[in-house]
Amino acid sequence: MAIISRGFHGRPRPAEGKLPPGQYETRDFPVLSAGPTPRISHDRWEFTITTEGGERHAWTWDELMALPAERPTVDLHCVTKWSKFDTSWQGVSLDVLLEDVETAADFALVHAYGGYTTNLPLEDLLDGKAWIVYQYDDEELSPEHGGPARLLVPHLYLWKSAKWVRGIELLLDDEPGFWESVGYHNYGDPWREQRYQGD
Ligand SMILES: Nc1nc2c(c(=O)[nH]1)N[C@H]1C(S)=C(S)[C@@H](COP(=O)(O)O)O[C@H]1N2
Ligand SMILES: [Mo]
Repeated sequence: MAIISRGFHGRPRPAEGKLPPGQYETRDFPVLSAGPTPRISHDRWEFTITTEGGERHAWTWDELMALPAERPTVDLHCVTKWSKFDTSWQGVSLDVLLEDVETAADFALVHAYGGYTTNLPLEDLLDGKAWIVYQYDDEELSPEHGGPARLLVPHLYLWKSAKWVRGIELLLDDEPGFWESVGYHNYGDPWREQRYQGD
């Protein structure tokens, strides 16, 4: 008779239902950047949202810090197949930043210091699904992981979570970002395994 259930020994298995298809769990926090790590001081840092009509909303670092913060704990899924569970962050919900922005746009193109871009539907930034985060694990977000601040959109593959985020451009027509324009899936839902165009 088996007293100890199968899987008791060895590596703990990921909690049921947390691992999207084709992914494996890692405890590390790999760094993936397409170019050099930009260094932006808090003094020079600025975050902007521009509408399709050219209206510009801007926040300095101090203004961002003065906004109500949230502490999301979320799972991350990278298209290179690692997933990291229960990561904890602090930042401002995009709902707060978009509150006073009048727009008819359906799409967002996210811009980062250093030139990286990524696109997603505007609705994927709303309703508690996305944050501008500046702390990871109760510490200031390191430059390698996107500090001073990065976008966090955990329900999409992690390439959508632009590090060193600088602004969001609201658009009536969708425009592909950096990876999306070279064959990555336009939307990137890990649960539907939308890694590349045609998936
Ligand atoms: N600005 C910028 N943001 C970026 C990237 C990048 O190259 N530049 N890489 C993306 C990719 S492909 C991934 S998997 C994650 C990696 O985040 P990490 O380095 O904190 O693990 O950042 C995303 N955001
Ligand atoms: Mo990635």
